[in-house]
Amino acid sequence: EAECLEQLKKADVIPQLMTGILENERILCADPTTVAAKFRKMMLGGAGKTVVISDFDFTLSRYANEKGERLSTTHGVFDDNVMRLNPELGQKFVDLKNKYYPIEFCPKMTMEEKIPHMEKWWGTSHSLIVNERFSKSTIEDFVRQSRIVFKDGAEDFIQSLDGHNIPLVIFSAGIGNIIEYFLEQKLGAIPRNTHFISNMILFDEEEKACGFSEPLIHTFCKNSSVIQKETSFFHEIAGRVNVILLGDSMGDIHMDVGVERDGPTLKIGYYNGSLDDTASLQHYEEVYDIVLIHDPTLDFAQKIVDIINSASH
Ligand code: MG7
Ligand code: MG
Repeated sequence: EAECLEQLKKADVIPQLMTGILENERILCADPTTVAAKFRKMMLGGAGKTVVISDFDFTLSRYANEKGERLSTTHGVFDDNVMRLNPELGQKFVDLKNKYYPIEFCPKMTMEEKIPHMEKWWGTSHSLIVNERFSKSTIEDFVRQSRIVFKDGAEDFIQSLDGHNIPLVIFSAGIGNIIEYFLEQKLGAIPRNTHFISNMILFDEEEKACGFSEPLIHTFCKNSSVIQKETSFFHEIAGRVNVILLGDSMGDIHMDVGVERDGPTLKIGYYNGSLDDTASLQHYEEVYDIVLIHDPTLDFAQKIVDIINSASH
């Protein structure tokens, strides 16, 4: 380990990385000393000690296109597609979004105040999906025609994690099946390293939607309370003491809590909000180690993983 440390010092990778971060006005880092220490531990641990826990909507997926138009979340797949086929039902999904989205991101409300509204939003939206008995193939079609777009470099990021046997846990308050269909469509198959903690649509024997998995996962319960410890991949991530956490919402910062260990979590936050909203920006800076402002790529996370991988030999 001492020898390895010497090599790291020689290579100067971390000082270079930190300089790059501090010089970039699109990257905020409130506490560079702590962040540099986390990088050092993660490099020493290497790929074998690393797990990536990532949100999906607006984290692995893009928030807006080049014209600045908002893209779709996994739930949003129903908004556009149902609007086309059944405008009355489509309008119900859109009305829900217009009502509850501002509450989710309201800077004045506390999390406790928001939770009942989120339960209502997810609950109502899921009931609409189940009552309509959408079939699996219809939903796969919706995904094919959706406005879900990967961030630039997301495919390579997921494949490179798989290539280096770094588990990727996609922890989403969206709809897990939709992420699965999206990955299958974009990558050909779901990589072995990729696991899901999400809301899953349950299908009956005719492959029609008939329910949702429990417990319900909404924005503000993405923590150990919804993680089933008997899940098959838990043995795979045992011993992975170093966590890279990727998220875009305040609700994403505790996604690592279910993983029992004493290593560092590097929290990388994608900020999609307004630059004028200095209160929110400051809040992001407080809870995330690194804040990436309006970044449509996975370049930063890829760079960290590349450094960890190059130190693993
Ligand atoms: N989100 C949550 N729900 C809905 C919905 O019914 N429609 C749309 N369009 N979006 C929804 O990944 C979770 C994100 O998905 C959004 C029930 C929320 O904004 C949440 O942050
Ligand atoms: Mg998100």
